[in-house]
Amino acid sequence: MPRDPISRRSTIKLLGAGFAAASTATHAAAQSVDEPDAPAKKDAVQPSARDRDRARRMQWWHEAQFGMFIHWGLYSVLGRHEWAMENEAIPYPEYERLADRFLPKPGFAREWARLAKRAGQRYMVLTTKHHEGFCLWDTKTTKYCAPRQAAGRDLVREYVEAARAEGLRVGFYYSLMDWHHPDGAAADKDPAARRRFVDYTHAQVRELMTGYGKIDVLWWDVQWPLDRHEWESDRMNEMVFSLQPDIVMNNRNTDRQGGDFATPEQRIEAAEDRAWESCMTLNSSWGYHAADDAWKTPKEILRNLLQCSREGGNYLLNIGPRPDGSVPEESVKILETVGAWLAKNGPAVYGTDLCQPTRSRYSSFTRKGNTLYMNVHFWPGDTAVICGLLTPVKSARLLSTGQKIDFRQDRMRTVFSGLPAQAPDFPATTIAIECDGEPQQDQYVVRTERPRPETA
Ligand code: H79
Repeated sequence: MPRDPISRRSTIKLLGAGFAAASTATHAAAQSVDEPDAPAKKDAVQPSARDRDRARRMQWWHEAQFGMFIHWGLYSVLGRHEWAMENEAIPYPEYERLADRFLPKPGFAREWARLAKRAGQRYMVLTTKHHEGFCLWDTKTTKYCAPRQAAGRDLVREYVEAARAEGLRVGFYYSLMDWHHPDGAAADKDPAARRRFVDYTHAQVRELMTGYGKIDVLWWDVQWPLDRHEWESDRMNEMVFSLQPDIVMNNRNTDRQGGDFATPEQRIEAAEDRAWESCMTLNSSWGYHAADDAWKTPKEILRNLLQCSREGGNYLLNIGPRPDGSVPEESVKILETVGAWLAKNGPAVYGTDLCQPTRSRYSSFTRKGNTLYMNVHFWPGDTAVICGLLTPVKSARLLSTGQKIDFRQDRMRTVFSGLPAQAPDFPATTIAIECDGEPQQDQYVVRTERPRPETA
């Protein structure tokens, strides 16, 4: 796919080599409750060979734009959010018995992968182990894993095979924080406990990186209670790269420094000098939460995706399957709606460039090269207007049908007219606007230069 030479994504790639050193304690200071992590040590991180190799490794990821996050584990049996074990202080023996009822149906992973494909998602990231400590893969390090409990199968293997069968990239989420491991809390103060816990963790990561072929994403989470030095994260990452030379990984095992991409959680916020991916839920829980009915609408989800696309980031959107692996119908419906839209309007999202125009209350803009996509999510009726579009417009059409659209343009207003009274498409109707140069909007020219009345 041809790419604009001055695109944001290209710029990020060029910056790749240097950003690790430039990234400082600012990132640590920006942590919120949503954004787990140990306090950062303020020593600088030296750019490594992996930093210099970043552009190559990240290319597919930038183009992918949209991924599926999957939170699935014993908490899915409870159906009261993935933090239920801590939030309800459930005793260990009681929690462990949930494994008896964690019984995935055959073919669950194929259903996820087909759903991701229909949704227009290009990669998947599964919780191989969440904070609860239960492992979904066949690990030699603990009996607390799906193959050695009632499930009796390596669920990670089924997931990997299903994702590949649909042509999707494969990602592993891995929580460093572990509520089940006997040393998982003591590791902070007790050097012997730390040694055991760090060795356990490195061994698990090695299994994940060796047993399942090529893995595309490693998504670390919550490094409490250790910092990057105590985790021996540099050594761990080198081990990962030596086994998976093409992998990309986030920055949550390195005090939010380094890593290939930043991970704003439950919010969209472009990182200054690095790639980023917003991860978000469809309701307000990551793990299955039967009573959580705070579903976002397909329109909210699409607007979020468009905002990520406009600002140069990826969107990792979560599902929380039930213990049998089935996906809540509300989630399926939202994903299918967004996917049907993407099937017709994909060029407005995939492989797009940073987009300067933003001002509209009924549209989200995206851009590729000299094409401005006006994604109208609140349909205004027979005319739609952009203020202060400085770049001359050459032509306009409905993206999904190719139908030509009439327009007139002056310095203040670009007016698209003769539009249908009702929105032709849902959750947005996209007008593809061919401009004579990279589209630029000046929001202030309207206020300062628009002719004013001669008398007050
Ligand atoms: O997996 C999903 C959430 O369960 C997880 N990240 C997403 C992707 C998440 N884990 N924690 N949080 C969100 C909130 C963060 C809490 C913490 Fe802490 C603050 C972890 C570290 C600092 C409280 C204090 C818990 C441990 C220490």
